[in-house]
Amino acid sequence: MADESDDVPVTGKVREKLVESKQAWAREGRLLTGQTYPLGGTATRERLPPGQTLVTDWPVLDLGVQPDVAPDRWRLRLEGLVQAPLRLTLDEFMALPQAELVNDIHCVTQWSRYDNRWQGVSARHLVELARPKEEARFVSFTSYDGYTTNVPLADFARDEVLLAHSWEGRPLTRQHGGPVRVVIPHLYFWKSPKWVTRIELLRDDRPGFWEVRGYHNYGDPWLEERYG
Ligand SMILES: Nc1nc2c(c(=O)[nH]1)N[C@H]1C(S)=C(S)[C@@H](COP(=O)(O)O)O[C@H]1N2
Ligand SMILES: [Mo]
Repeated sequence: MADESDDVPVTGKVREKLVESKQAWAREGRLLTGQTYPLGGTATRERLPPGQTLVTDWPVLDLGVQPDVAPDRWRLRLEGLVQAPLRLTLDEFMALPQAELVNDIHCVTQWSRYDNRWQGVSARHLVELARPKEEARFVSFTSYDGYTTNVPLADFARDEVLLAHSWEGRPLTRQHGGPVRVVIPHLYFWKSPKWVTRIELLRDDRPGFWEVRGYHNYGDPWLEERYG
C-alpha cells in the first residue's frame, strides 16, 4: 500500500547558473536554424529534425540534482480530473501490462539519439485505468527533484508514450531518471520528466519549469519549437 508521504522535495540545489544561461539562450533565440518541416518529420524522408546533431552516447541533462529514490519509497500518483485516481508502489507499477518501444530522442540543446529501446507501461493504459473526466485536457508532471513540465492530454495518451523503467533491457539508471521516467518521443526531450512521481490531469494548461523560462509550450522538434 502507498503511504502518505506525498511531499515532493523542493529543489534547493538547482544549478542557478545553468538555468540562467539556458534562459538567456531562449531569449536570444540561440540554436534556431530557421528551417522547419511544416509537414512533420514523417511526411518527409528526414529522420534528423532541423538543427540537430546525431550522437551515439547518451548525454545527461537535468537541474544538477539527481534524487536518489529508494524503490520502496517510490510512488506514482495519477490524479486531478480523473474518476479513479491511481497511487501505485513500484511493485504495483511493475505488475501492470508491459510494453516495449524503440524511438529517437531529440534534445532542445541540439543532440539527437536514434533507436532507444525502452521497457515500461504505456501512458494510455494508465490514463484508461484512471478514467479521465470529460473536462480533462492537459497534463502536468511533477518529479522528485521538483522539476515540472506539461503536455496536452492527447499527446500523453499517444501510442508511443511510455512510463519507462528500463532502457536496453536494464533498469533505468538514476542519472537518466530511474526508477521511472516518462518518454514522450514526438516532443523535445525536456517534455520527458525523469524521476516522475505525480501526473495531474487538468482543465487548463499549466506551463512547467522550462516553459515559464522561455521554452516553447509544446516543443515539436520538426517545427523547431525550441522557444516560445
Ligand atoms: N525530473 C527532471 N526531468 C527532466 C529534466 C530535469 O531537470 N528534471 N531535464 C529534462 C531535459 S532538459 C532533458 S534534455 C532530458 C534529459 O534526459 P537524460 O539526462 O536522460 O538525457 O530530461 C528532461 N527531464
Ligand atoms: Mo534538455
